[in-house]
Amino acid sequence: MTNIAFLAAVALTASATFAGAADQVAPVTGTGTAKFVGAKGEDVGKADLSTTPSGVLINVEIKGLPASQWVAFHVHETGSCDAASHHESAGGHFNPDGKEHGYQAANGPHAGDMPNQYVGSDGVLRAQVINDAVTLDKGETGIVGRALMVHAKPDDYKTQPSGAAGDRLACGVIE
Ligand SMILES: [Cu+2]
Repeated sequence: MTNIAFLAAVALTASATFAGAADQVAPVTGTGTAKFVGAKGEDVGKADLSTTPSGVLINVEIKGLPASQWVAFHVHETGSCDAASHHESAGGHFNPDGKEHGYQAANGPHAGDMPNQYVGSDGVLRAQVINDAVTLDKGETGIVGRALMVHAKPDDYKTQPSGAAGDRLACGVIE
């Protein structure tokens, strides 16, 4: 085989492989962002959200949190982050199915429940979380226009209605 014929064969194989791979990738659409407001109303970070075939992927980075500890991370039902109200403006957990709170609850969890996340020694929470109970839209399971919340304490996954997670330290409206 000459070099040119060999290269042509490689190119043909490569394009066939590419076309095959493209056919197998499910359509992935929908992205979102959330800018987080701290306990005093200050900017503390953001999340980038994207739709995947496995759920909504949430890539988050928030500073100024209590260092070296686990904290609760939820979707709350109302897209309002008012530091003056200690972010109570965001309401309770997003719970479109009327379930109990927590992974340990017999009739749980809320769609907005997510695993606790760990804050680094620098007070920054960096995490990537998949939530397969919600969608990135305004439908029945949609979280656009709702709020992401980080609490002062970890979620115990069983106390009703919010896992004894303590104060609301950072809140971000999903847009
Ligand atoms: Cu919460």
